[in-house]
Amino acid sequence: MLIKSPKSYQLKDHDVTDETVYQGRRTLLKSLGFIGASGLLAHSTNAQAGLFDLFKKDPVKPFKVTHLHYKKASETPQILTPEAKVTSHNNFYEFGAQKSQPAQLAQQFKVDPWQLTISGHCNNPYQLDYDDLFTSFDLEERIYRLRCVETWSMVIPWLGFPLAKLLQKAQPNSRANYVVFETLYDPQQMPGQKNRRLGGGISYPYVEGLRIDEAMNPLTLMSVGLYGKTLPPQNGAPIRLVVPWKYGFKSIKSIVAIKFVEHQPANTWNILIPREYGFYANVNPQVDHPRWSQASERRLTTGGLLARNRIKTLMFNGYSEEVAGLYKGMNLHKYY
Ligand SMILES: Nc1nc2c(c(=O)[nH]1)N[C@H]1C(S)=C(S)[C@@H](COP(=O)(O)O)O[C@H]1N2
Ligand SMILES: [Mo]
Repeated sequence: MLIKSPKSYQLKDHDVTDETVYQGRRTLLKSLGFIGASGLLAHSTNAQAGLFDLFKKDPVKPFKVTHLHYKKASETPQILTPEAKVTSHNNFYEFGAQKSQPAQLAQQFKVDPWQLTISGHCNNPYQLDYDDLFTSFDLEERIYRLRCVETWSMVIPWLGFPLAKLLQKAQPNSRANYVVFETLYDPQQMPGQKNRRLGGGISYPYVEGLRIDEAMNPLTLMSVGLYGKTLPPQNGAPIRLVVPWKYGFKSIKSIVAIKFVEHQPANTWNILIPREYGFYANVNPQVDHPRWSQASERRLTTGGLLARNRIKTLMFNGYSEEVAGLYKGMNLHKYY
């Protein structure tokens, strides 16, 4: 496979790139003809990965960046969260319940070979192996905001493809009202699954669900990379979901199974603390978490967790135009 630079996400703070530099580098590489032929490498922020490395790597199956999706929020500047923060401040309870633990405890996580099964109420169930994850669907880059329940948020350049593409290939039938996702269960590799305290008391495997129309929405992304490289293990390698208008916990990581089901499925955080976490989990500044306000958030940028980075949270995380219609007539206080 392309991109075998497992250490490239272990960046120092001085390696970080903000949006301006990032876009500039894209333009440069595009003019040199690199984006398209080896899009994933094209804007590595690792100082070590220069043009020489681009030639060295032999892209057998080129990654295709089909278009750049850039959604501007009306009130918030789109400064990208530095790669070093995206890959060191994580929630991935299989590798520990503290934000710093996944980056440390997931380093040996083996993601190849991998098998993702698509099944349930559909006419064409199928499986994808590791390489298929990168080659079966056109990859594109999308800059999405992701807001965690704990009120921090990031802006991340993801690489992936619409979940709808993967689902349509399976030909779901009329009983497919919901989609269930399941993370790998492998206590040998995931210490949080072996040690209940480390794993935050969750009953594994981690599961999530979406209504079929949410799953089919063009914004809903299956991500296989970020910042122009394959996903680091702590961010959900080799493939994870990104649902940008919902709280972070819906964006399930390291997925091995996707299933079409008839009835609303259970999801991990709702099972654990139903009073605090619902099925829908739409970002909504008007509906507070029982223990804190959801009206504002801390955007993680180069400056870190500084008070001046506190900004107002937008309805549906700023994606109302695309998704508000999905919830027309629903009481969002009840369906939190
Ligand atoms: N399997 C699994 N997926 C998961 C989690 C987890 O603990 N296990 N945490 C969720 C939560 S709470 C958040 S905020 C996001 C964090 O994604 P990031 O670390 O890539 O920013 O992953 C989500 N996906
Ligand atoms: Mo979260």
